[in-house]
Amino acid sequence: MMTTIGIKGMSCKHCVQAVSKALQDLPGLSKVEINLQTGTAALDHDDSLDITLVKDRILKAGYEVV
Ligand SMILES: [Cu+2]
Repeated sequence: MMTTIGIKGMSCKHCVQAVSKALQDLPGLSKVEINLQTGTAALDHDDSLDITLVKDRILKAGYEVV
């Protein structure tokens, strides 16, 4: 399934990479597509993904989930 979340604070390609890296290897997450212009991340995942963990990782990377 696909879930789109908003991420605040991304300003360049480096930020996109940082967020991608923060989310990589999360259980249940198969693909992340980050759109810098809209400030969103499209997550392709299954039921085992814990969305709380996603938010936690993004926060720790220095960005805000909106
Ligand atoms: Cu940046």
